[in-house]
Amino acid sequence: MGGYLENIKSSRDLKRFTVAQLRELASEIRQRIIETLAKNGGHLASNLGVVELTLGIHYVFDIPPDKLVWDVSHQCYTHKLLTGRAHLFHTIRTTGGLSGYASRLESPADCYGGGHAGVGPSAALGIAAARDRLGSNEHVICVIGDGSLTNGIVYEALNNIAQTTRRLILILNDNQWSIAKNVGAIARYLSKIITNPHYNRLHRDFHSLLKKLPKGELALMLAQQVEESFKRALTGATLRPTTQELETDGRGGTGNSVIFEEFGLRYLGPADGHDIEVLINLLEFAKNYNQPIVLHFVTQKGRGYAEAQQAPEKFHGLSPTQIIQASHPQPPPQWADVFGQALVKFCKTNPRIVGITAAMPSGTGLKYLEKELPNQYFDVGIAEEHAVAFAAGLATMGYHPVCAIYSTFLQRAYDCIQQEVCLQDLPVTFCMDRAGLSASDGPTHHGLFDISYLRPIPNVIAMAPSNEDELVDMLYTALLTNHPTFIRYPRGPAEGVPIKSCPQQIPIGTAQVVKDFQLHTHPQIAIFGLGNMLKVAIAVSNLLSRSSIDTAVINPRFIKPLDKETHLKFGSQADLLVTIEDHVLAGGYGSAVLELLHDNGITTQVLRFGWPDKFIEHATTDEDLRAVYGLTPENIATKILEKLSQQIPEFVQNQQAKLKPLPTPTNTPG
Ligand SMILES: Cc1ncc(C[n+]2csc(CCOP(=O)(O)OP(=O)(O)O)c2C)c(N)n1
Repeated sequence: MGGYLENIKSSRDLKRFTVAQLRELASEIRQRIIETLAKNGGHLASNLGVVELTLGIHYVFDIPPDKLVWDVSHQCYTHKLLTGRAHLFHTIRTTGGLSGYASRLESPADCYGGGHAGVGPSAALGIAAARDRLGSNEHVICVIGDGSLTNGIVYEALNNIAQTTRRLILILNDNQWSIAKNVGAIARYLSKIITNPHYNRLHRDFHSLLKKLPKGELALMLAQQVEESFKRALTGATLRPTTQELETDGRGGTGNSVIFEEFGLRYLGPADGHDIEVLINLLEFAKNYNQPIVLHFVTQKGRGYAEAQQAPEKFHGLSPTQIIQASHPQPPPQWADVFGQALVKFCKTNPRIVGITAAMPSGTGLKYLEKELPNQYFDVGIAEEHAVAFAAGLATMGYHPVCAIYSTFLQRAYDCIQQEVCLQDLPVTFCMDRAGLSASDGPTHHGLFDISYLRPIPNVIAMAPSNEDELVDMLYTALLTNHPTFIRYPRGPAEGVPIKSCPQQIPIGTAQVVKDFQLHTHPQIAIFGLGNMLKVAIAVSNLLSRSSIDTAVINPRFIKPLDKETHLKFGSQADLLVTIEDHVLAGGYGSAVLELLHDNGITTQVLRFGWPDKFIEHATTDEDLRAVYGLTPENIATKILEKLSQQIPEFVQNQQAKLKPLPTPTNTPG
């Protein structure tokens, strides 16, 4: 078995395969994915679930020119392996290697990039509408998971499809899981379709019929105009169900077809998404169908890897650091766990505090609340906008909701933050995990924009803790505050400092001077390190002290409101003010400091360190990216000396030697 992959460069190479060979290829692909992800991390369970589905698509279609859009695209590894990237697969999610998501920069087979859920159908519809207008003939296929089907935007697309095009194929990859178990009415509805005995009988008959049909037979039936009767034979009961059937399969007794048909799409399924013959036959049917169609395939998340099958949530996405940490005796706790456990504590003292997640109980740490206080916990599905407006409603009734949403995904809810929460000045706390880098995921997942998008909104209070103890203090402070409050903290392990048994309220808008000027000699440099960058600020200060430079180190704690007094004091006193943040420079914390100094007539030079005006690529580790972009203590110290050399050249000439050896930054942000 095996050895096929290296000879497959595109869909065309699959056409000569027999069904038996496709099955062997599926095993080879699974093996390759499991081996590679053991080293690199990645979305193991999701990818193992779609191996046959992807093979079927590539067998039936030609990609390119046919267009395949992956919703989220975390599950596109088999697609990568089949489209000329098998030889690079070992580099996936590593520095300079393949992306873990579809990327237009990577291959013409990736017609659309992605990373955020629910937009696949809209993008595919845009591609189909363009095709129709351009008069070309390619097929447009979109694969979307049942979890992503909980996104509101999907229904905005469904609302438009039938009126926009006659040819679009939506494939519903239904494994009954989002990252966690899929929740809500849509999940229940799909599950009823799958588990309903009535459908199951059809499902069985359908499969045996499909298996009996020779290749292409479905298309022939379609051409002979017998498709209607064929479909009725298969799904007749869905067209003429009894009231009881309607009630039991979740349609409530009022409709007369599956939800997609109400949107004007044809629906076929549910079918076994691991049965290659069934897949091929149904996909060929869809290929020849002249109306937008939904094919509903049932797949098993983690298929072929027993542990992942049993614990799909644990194996949804693995990071290499998780593997490394597992072997470390006592790693510091994850930021998300500290937050999640602290929230449980606060919720126990006040039943009006509730936690909200948009389908990410594990990643955000809300799993602790789910387990201990389920009545104070909401999982709303992958629906960030809804989560925020829902929180606003709760807040008007005297609740204090805590929305735990990654920085990058909260972008989806911008309008709701501004209009529903901030305009009404409601007490909602936002805990933004993954604020900063998400190295192995890359540009779709880095949380580098939240300060810029929150700063202009009135009533916002925004904080960044420098360690886990401060995170708990900030959460405590936020819960005692009657305004919209945002706390940003990074992915991964916290700093390893002890957490006080009683949290302390932090006065709003106060910074903490970690180290004041001590030598009282010039030059004096005030270094402000925001959040997790405080430790970098301390390291820079230590490096500069080797050159007898007097430094102060400040933990700003608040991004909004800024501690005016502290910033102005150091702004007037220091020869140079330095800001370091894990965020884009444009509109970030450093920009806020510049504005404050300027507005108060202080002309002290400010050197800002953060991420440049560019989408930051993926890499193996955060450290790799910091080295490339000059955000290491050594590079920052070098830049500071360069700046000083413009101001006081003779001083720096004498001192520079003491800093050696320092690497030269290869790509330093301005
Ligand atoms: C807007 C947005 N919110 C959250 C996520 C995080 N996320 C990535 S994959 C995923 C689950 C998707 O479930 P499903 O579409 O069923 O795919 P599966 O992994 O089960 O195949 C989630 C919540 C995201 N990518 N985008």
